[in-house]
Amino acid sequence: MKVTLRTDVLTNNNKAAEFNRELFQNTKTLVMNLMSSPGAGKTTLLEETVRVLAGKYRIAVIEGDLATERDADRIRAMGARAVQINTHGGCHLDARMVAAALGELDLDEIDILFIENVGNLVCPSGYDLGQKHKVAVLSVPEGNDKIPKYPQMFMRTELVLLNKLDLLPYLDFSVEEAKRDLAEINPKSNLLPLSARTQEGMHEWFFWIEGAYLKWLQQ
Ligand SMILES: Nc1nc2c(ncn2[C@@H]2O[C@H](COP(=O)(O)OP(=O)(O)OP(=O)(O)O)[C@@H](O)[C@H]2O)c(=O)[nH]1
Ligand SMILES: [Mg+2]
Repeated sequence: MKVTLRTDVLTNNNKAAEFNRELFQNTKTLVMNLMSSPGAGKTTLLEETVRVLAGKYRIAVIEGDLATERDADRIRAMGARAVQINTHGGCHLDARMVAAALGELDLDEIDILFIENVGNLVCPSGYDLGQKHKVAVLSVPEGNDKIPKYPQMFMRTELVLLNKLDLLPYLDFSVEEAKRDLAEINPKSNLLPLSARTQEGMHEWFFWIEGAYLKWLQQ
């Protein structure tokens, strides 16, 4: 019975995700779904992304949190359009929530839309939102065991941003070990070490976004 219920939920979600995907395709909006545990640095990365790329691309952000407008306010303070979704206890965004938030955005006026999922390393990974790319954020203080212990998240993402690299000297995190673990779980995924605080490695992330956008326009 439980299995049937989950299948129904996912079937309904997939229908809504297809609706979103068609809309993104028709309006040529590149959409990325950012996922991580709470506090890994998703909003900080997006603040920096808006600061650096907003002169070149029209960027908007959909923010997912259980409560408050705080993350959307942070993005708005950087000058980009942001819509906040509050899940009121829900541990992930689903495609219908995103579809509802899209009602507040004019996709014809947006080149790149980032969706910051609810901070959670488990639930968000199973829900298609209609995005083109899934990006995971892992941070140095979380430790090396997260990739092997939460494989579902990392086997479904094509890029892992390893944030808070500036804290490496104070912790026992091994970047090489993280790369090995990721290669084992998902050989197609890349690990990008960076720091939203010091900007180290951030140019690689911006380069990746620009490449993804070019490819998206050409397809
Ligand atoms: N040292 C360091 N701190 C960082 C870095 N990036 C973010 N932080 C800090 O980490 C904390 C959490 O950052 P957020 O960007 O709010 O994290 P988040 O993933 O959006 O959190 P949720 O939305 O709650 O899931 C804040 O205090 C940031 O200033 C970084 O590269 N280095
Ligand atoms: Mg956030």
